[in-house]
Amino acid sequence: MRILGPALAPGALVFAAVALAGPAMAQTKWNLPSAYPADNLHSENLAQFAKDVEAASGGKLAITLHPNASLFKAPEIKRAVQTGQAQAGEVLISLHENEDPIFGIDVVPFLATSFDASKKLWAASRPAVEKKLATQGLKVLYAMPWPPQGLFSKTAVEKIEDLKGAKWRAYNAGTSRIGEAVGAQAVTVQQAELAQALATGTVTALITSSATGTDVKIWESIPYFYDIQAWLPKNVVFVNQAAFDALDKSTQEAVLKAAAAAEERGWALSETKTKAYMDQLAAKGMKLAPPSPALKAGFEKIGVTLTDAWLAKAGADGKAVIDAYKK
Ligand code: PCA
Repeated sequence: MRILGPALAPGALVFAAVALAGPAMAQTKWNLPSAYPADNLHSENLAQFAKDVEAASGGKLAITLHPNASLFKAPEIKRAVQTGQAQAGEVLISLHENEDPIFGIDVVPFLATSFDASKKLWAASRPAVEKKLATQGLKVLYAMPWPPQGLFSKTAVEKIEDLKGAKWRAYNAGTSRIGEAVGAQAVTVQQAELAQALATGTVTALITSSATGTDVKIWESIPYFYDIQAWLPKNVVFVNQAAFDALDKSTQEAVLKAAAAAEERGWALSETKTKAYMDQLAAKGMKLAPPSPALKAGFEKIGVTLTDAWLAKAGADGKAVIDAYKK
């Protein structure tokens, strides 16, 4: 009568132990909104980051990506993470230059125009960017650059004056100011709405990267690209500090390790992909050219004015970062 009892007991215990292990190893889930399409270079790097975190944390932390501004529009992501509506996010940091000039240091025209220079600028500015974001309850995970910024135009541009009256697409305060400086009509359009704006003709000229040009199939409406290499803006991935603090120590370490790897990988990815994007623009029949000496001189002149304006706003703190960068 009692034979089955003891025979079943060990199995039952194992079952109970497994059932307990489930809730004990509860999985934390983070939502991570971003603003660029799933096959964009930043999104590709983010996807690898999320995978690495899940693997390194032994499945304890799962990050769900929400690319293409599907959860929050580009300018809303930062606030969403600050307020805990999302645990982490990716933003074009210069979108928030109005909160602190340090967020716009990477879009000061012609300050850092190559990947190497931009990396140096990030190293010099990172402590100040981290400090400011920390006051907002955000912890920086990593930063990744966009390819160098060039000029796309519906019509040929030989000199700055040729941009007068153009319908100028801006993506942040800096690109708006450039639009105004060249005498164009500036309108801010985030990338998620850019393809539409190009198709309907509300945009005829813009400064952005070959990557964004490719993302929005810019060749369908814009034939000219001038490789002015004016600056390399960055996306920064951050996490709500309280969400980070709620992780156990080993999971925190897994996140930081994956973030460091994502930063390394991201800079290399952007650099290698730049050539592929340029080749793609050419293959689609676009006319790619370096800027004429007159156009280059014109943009450099505007660059000097904007650099002075940035320095005036950023004060001693900003100057200290620029000095550190130039050392
Ligand atoms: N692409 C983004 C920002 C910088 C870039 O290269 C955009 O055009 O919105």
